[in-house]
Amino acid sequence: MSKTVLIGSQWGDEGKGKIIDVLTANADWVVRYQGGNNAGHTVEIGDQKYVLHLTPSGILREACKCVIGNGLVVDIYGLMTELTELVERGIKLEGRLFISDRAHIVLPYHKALDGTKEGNLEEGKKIGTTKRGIGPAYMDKADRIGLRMGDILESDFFDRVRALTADKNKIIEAMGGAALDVEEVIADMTEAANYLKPFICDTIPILHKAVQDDDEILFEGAQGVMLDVDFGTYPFVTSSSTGAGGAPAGSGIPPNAIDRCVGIVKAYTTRVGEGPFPTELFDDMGMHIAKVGHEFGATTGRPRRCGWFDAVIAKYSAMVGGINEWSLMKLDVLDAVETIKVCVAYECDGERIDHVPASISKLARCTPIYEEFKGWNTPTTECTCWEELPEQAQKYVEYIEKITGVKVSILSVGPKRASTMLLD
Ligand code: 2SA
Ligand code: MG
Repeated sequence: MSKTVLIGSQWGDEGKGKIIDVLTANADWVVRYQGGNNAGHTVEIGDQKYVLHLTPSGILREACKCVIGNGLVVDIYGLMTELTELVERGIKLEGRLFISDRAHIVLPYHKALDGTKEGNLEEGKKIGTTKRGIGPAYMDKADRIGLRMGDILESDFFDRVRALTADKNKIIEAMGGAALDVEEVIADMTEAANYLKPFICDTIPILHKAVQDDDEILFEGAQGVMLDVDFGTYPFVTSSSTGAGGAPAGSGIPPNAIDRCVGIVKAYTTRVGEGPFPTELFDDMGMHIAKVGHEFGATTGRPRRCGWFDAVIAKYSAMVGGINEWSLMKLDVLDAVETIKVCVAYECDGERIDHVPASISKLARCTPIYEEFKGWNTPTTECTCWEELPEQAQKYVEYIEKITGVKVSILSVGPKRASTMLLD
């Protein structure tokens, strides 16, 4: 049985929720290993739509067990709300959800700090965060002053929350933000902490047993490689390791247990939040893709920026992620596009480059070098196998395989489970 990591290979929102859901048909475990409720993984089953922020997408398959790993930062109130909603919709959690006692907690002051800091930054310097407190929570983790899920089980937990909130209030006020009402914080947290207590445990031995039993395990990445704190477009990134390397670090599974990495890419590119984006379209084509692709943030509802497929980025993601296969998403969004473009290299300061520069100002100066591709002008959403795809669509997929050097093993032409082809 395989141990597969699924990672977004652009700037997030590639459709991880959907692919995880398809692959969990045979999985025993789904593990989230980084990020928090900045993620928004959308799964559509029949006429039901689920948007999951912290809960692994495997929760929607009854036979699947789910782990919230040590690498996450957990907004406990957000998680309680999400789980309550799932239970109301008939999902059972008992014996299926395991939350690492080593995962860090996003406290209300982290959210306040995130929002206040973003608000204070001048245009051009803003990161465009989801304001979910992700950066400040990871800061405190690295600073060794974070609270972890396991601390909820200790008797002094609320004393620590009280003391830390009072400390952080001084910083929030100094930054011009509004101090939090400590007792309100405690009340909200008490409810959430009590709700989550039964799920908190040491997930490391549980996952090691799953490896020993040779269970099928899926690691559900959040955001995308270009938002990785090391490999992404720093500082316009999130604060965690979104790539495949994050999976062992954020779950306690040894790196050599992982045998497969599927990179998820859209047939075009999107980005939400600030930062350079070489193939971004500012014209009617960008609007067309946004409209047909329903490109709005699943967590914040923000409109996503849209552009052509960037093979430089895809190759880079494949390189740092050890990606063996692509899951190519939303091909149908290009159905009515006459001429499709693919960025094959950049021009920067008069030079042709085919790698992603570390320097953000250099990346901002990169202009894409495109190859043009004739569209297929035929609807593909009803296609159920490779043979049913229009010839030009097949050629586009083969072109992406050739230019990135990675085969497409999964192809998606619509949001439903049924609009997914497993290619060999
Ligand atoms: P943060 O909040 O500190 O992680 O923000 C830092 C940057 O990371 C980006 N980011 C994302 N980009 C795409 N999708 C994300 N998840 C949600 C979704 C986003 C939403 O699935 O649609 O609903 O807006 C996500 N989460 C973080 C963010 O835009 C910043 O650029
Ligand atoms: Mg998303």
